[in-house]
Amino acid sequence: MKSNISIIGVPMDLGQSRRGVDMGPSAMRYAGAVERLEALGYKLHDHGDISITRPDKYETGQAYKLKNLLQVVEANEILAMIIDQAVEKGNFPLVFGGDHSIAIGSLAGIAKHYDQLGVIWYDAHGDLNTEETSPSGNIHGMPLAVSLGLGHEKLTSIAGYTPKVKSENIVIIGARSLDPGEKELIRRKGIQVFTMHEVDRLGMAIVIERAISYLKPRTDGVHLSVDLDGLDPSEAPGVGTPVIGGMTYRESHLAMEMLAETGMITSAEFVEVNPILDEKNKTATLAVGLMGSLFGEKLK
Ligand code: B3U
Ligand code: MN
Ligand code: MN
Repeated sequence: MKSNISIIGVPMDLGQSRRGVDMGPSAMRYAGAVERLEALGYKLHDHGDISITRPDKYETGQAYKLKNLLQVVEANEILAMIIDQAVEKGNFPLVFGGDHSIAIGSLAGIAKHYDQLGVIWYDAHGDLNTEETSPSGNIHGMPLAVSLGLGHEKLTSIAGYTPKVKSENIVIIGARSLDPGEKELIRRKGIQVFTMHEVDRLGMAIVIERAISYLKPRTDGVHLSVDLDGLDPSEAPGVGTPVIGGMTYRESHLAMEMLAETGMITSAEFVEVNPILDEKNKTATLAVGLMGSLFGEKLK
């Protein structure tokens, strides 16, 4: 792991309809993220939170195919620029969400620095919808598709190039709520998915081993995108779209620790923490604990 970490907060909740996930960065800072990583000997560069333009009126109804598109695009363009500079400096970018639509900007800023960027998507969902297949019009259900170059041009062209990642460099872990269009895309592109079925059947250790041995020979960097709704809602209640039957606290720590051992993760984000729906900052605290494991707490 690099010794310098750039933290960027993205207090944005416009990629979906439940307010509150904009407070995720504060909640994770409050839960001691910076101190936790500093205690492990990293040098932290906290860029603070980027400023988000509020729409005059939130687009929340079913009628919208791409809710709050312009504001989501603006925030992601800014995020991509900041991340681009962080990577340029040789720092490890660590992004605090915000809803998962911010992965569009993270990947846009990171991917131009790699020939074969890998992505591990730790999530209950595939986030592979486009405006045609989305049941909700929520852009947080689209970032992986957008990064593959699929979807609205304003989203796919963020940072001035497309696509950001290749379908063969993606591994999804923990999926248990996939829409028909997402399943079709997964089949068509041959995307590697370890659903909860595989997590249950193989165990997390083997799932992560397989993910590592799949990605290692084909990638030159790996972005880890952790959606807290990948975990079971009993352990991560503070998320906007909880899905029963998720990964446990222990499985998730094991996953982070195994990834830490490989040293192959080159950037990460923790998203969808919603303090309004949380219980005494439990989900943000869990996220910060996972960061500790990802950055090698066990090894130090
Ligand atoms: N697949 C659904 C639901 C969803 C996706 N991501 C979250 N929820 N968090 C959609 O709206 O695209
Ligand atoms: Mn997600
Ligand atoms: Mn999700």
